[in-house]
Amino acid sequence: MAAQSVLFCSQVATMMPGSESYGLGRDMAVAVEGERIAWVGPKLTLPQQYKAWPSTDFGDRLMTPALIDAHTHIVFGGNRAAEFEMRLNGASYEQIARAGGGILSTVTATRQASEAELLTDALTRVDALMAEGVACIEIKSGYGLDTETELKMLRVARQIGQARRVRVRTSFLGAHAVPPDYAGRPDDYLYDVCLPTLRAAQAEGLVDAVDGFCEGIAFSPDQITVVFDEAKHLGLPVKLHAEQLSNLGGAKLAARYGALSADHIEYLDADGVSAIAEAGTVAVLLPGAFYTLRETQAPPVQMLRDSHVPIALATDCNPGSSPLASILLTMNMTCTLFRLTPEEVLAGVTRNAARALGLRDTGTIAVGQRADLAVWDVQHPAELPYRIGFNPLHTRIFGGQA
Ligand code: DI6
Ligand code: FE
Repeated sequence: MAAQSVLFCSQVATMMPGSESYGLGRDMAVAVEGERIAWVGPKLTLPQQYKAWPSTDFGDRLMTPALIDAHTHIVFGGNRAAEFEMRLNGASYEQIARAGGGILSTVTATRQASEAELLTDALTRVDALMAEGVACIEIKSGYGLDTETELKMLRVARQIGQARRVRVRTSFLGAHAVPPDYAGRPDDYLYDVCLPTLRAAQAEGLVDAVDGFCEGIAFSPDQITVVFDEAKHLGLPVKLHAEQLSNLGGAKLAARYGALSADHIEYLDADGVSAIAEAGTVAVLLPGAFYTLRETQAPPVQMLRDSHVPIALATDCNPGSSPLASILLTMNMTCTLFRLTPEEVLAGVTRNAARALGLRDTGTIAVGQRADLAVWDVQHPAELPYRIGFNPLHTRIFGGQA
């Protein structure tokens, strides 16, 4: 497509809030100039100035904003198929973690892998997401737990944004687990390794946000506070893995720091919901981990709705609790497992996912937004989460380019 072009499409789900359901328009035109959307509206009302621009007619298809995966651990070494097998033979996720497996086995593999190996491996998963219309991916560190490897992971995350036409947002997750070399000394790990590494990563321009894992098998709210204070000091936004396996009040803590998002939140209670509602924190649901861990407690979806908390969803793509590299399956699971509506899940991988990343220029189809778009071989948006194992993507447009 040229630097200026007009895209015609019979159904366009703009996902603009407060409009018709899905912000749906029929027989629409979207004018794109450079990387941005210059005009959007019914084809019949296309202003004269755009009529001379080269055009592409996508015919009887559906256009949506390109999809956003707002929570991944997509850079990691090795895999955990053996642990999957152990769980099927009776061990629990927590037992495996406490026995030095789980996250720590991925730490060992990630420390051993070269940058090039990590990149090659991650790109196979990134390609799978892009093939389903994803144009923006959040990527966390957290499998290094030493300075060298945390920086290596974040550099690889940045390289992904160079190697592929995809936008990458990084989160520093040094507070993901206590490494074996600091077993029983979590505070020493935080002060000796985690905080200095965060400062080094920030100095190298590798960090867009700071995350933590607030859980019995990871870090307490007090320990997360130490990390969040440093983030605040560096001017970085925070987000948190909260209330995934138990309720430690992590979401409330995140809300106190004006967190972009509180993620997982199966065990979030009414107090936590009010706290994130007040803070404008996005609830990020991760059905891949819920499914893989055979969790039975679903996140408090109705309370979130009642409190008008924006809800996003993401793959949580990681080698342990969510070996999932499909945003479409994530959407389907969120409908079936958590009873979100198709409109809520589409908002959850577009508009609300953008918000969970602190991005204002993507996630809707509107004038001035980035022209990150997906054109699908379906007629209605509910068809996207409805089918399982079916990818109807026709064209992905990234920054105005097909
Ligand atoms: N919660 C999760 O679901 C992932 N990390 C986290 O904090 C699990 C990561 C793993 O098992 O490797
Ligand atoms: Fe996660």
